[in-house]
Amino acid sequence: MPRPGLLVLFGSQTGTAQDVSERLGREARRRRLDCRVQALDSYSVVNLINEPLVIFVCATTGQGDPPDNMKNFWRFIFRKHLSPTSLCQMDFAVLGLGDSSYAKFNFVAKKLHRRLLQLGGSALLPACLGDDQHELGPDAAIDPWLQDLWEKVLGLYPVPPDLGVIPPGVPLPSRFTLHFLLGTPRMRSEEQHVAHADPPGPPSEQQPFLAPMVINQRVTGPSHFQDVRLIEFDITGSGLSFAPGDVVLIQPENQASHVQQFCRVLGLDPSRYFTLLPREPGVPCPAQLPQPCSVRHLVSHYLDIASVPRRSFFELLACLSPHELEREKLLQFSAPQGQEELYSYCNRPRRTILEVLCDFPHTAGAIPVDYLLDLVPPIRPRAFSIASSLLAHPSKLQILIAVVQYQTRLKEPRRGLCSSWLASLDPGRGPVQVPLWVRPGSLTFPETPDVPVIMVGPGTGVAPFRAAVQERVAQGRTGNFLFFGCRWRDQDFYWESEWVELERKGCLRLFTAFSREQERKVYVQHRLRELGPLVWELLDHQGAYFYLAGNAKRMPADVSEALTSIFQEEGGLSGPGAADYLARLQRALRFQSETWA
Ligand code: 2AM
Repeated sequence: MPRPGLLVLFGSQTGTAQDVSERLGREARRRRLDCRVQALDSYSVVNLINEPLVIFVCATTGQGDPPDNMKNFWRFIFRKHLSPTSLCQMDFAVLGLGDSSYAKFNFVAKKLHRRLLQLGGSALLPACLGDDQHELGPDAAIDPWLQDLWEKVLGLYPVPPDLGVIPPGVPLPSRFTLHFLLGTPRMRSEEQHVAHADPPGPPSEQQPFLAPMVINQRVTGPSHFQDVRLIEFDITGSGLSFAPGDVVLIQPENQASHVQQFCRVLGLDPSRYFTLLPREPGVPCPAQLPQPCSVRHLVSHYLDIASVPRRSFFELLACLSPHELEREKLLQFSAPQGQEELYSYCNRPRRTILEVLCDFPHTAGAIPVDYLLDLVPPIRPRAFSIASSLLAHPSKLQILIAVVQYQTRLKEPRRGLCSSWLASLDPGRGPVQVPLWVRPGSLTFPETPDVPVIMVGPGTGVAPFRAAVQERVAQGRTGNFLFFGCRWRDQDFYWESEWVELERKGCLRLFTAFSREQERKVYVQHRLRELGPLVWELLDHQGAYFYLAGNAKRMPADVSEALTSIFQEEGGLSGPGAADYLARLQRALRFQSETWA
């Protein structure tokens, strides 16, 4: 029997599922299997009927939801009219990625596995439940599962003996080749980037809008521990359209000094230009890269050299290393037994790809350029809640960002790539442009007039509610209740004067919790409890919607707890009755949350 092609379909939110899928693709190629790796929503699902062998790699996000790039597939696969034999040909396996600190741990993978069985697929093995909470990350579950998977697959479709498995130490061919040009092309990368500035459709990942930054202002007081910025973009003529609750995606770039250092360590000339060609026909080149492209553009805008490398990075690096000692260490980091050591070298201190390459200089200096795109993952866009209303301010898009910086045992502080880059841009010194586009967020506000909204947004969690309040006030809607919490009134009370003015005009009711202005901590949930009768009246009698946004640590659970105790005290419900009441609000989308780590 001819060996079939393997199809790996992934649903990925933060990129881990995609990374695991690409690993699967590499392992398949080592076993001489043709393998396609695709995001679920870019695959035409009706073709599944013709696929003999499919591995699904799916993350579960927030409240048990599928990632954005598999939402269409999810709707399709659960259609009622699909017959129980829809997938009769297919052998499948599901690899899940989740976080066991959430109630709906790996919900998407488990539900998909059951559904595929129902539709007539044959499971090669039980679903794999990767867990972010595991000390060694999801690999702890994935490694043994993959071993079983390959045993099953090769049992069905043995490797042709004349070819054999490509052993781990031998590199697979690179996916692309880079052809260097002599001299500088007439149109340089930077100019091509600008040539995209006026795209035909609405801005997207492929064609972002280059938004002029007009404000970059620190909004926390000088003695506050955190640097929080209000950033405003001018979006005149962009074709961007968004509603309160939507998010903006921003494509950041690497720090210039990091780009220089990377080029130095790898012996690359940043000013040279190349064209990129896929090694195998049908493999698309990354749409974000102009052709021809300069090395500087590739490293600044595309290669995520400031990210923490994954295990696959060490595997490939070991294959490419000509230096015996370095190679030995790299092999150790890529072996299953070396995972604990790799974790304490890389993940715990958040060591970056660039720093690792500096630690392995003989290897770094010998990396063939063709392997750059296999070795270093692409920079991912970052999502921020939009903090302004298009209706109230049609030419503006504002965000509120906390500049991420923290110390690990490494000397250099760790910095968030996107927030640090944005904070470093100074529109006062000359024009600054930032590539961006928008997508729906997880908060949606009621269309019906006169429905009150209760919004709970401590810290930067208030950002989406600033957009909602602006929009609702512009629409003449009342019934806006905002709970805001911060440390100090004079240090981190974002938009204080705006809120006060809106209260004065009778457009808003604001309740504040300044956590550090008295002996005992006062948080938003304490204010909610104090106002229990009002909260119950709004929710139970006036059909209010309840929103929660902010840092994901303890706050969401604390706020939910405050709500259920209000339901008990004011509504006379039992403990389970109150939990059920909250679940019903959630199902009716009258309790919505957007939280981030
Ligand atoms: P703290 O830093 O004084 O503990 C915005 O970050 C505000 O949220 C701060 O005032 C912070 O207080 C507060 N905060 C911290 N943990 C919280 C929790 N579990 N619930 C609600 N607010 C919290």
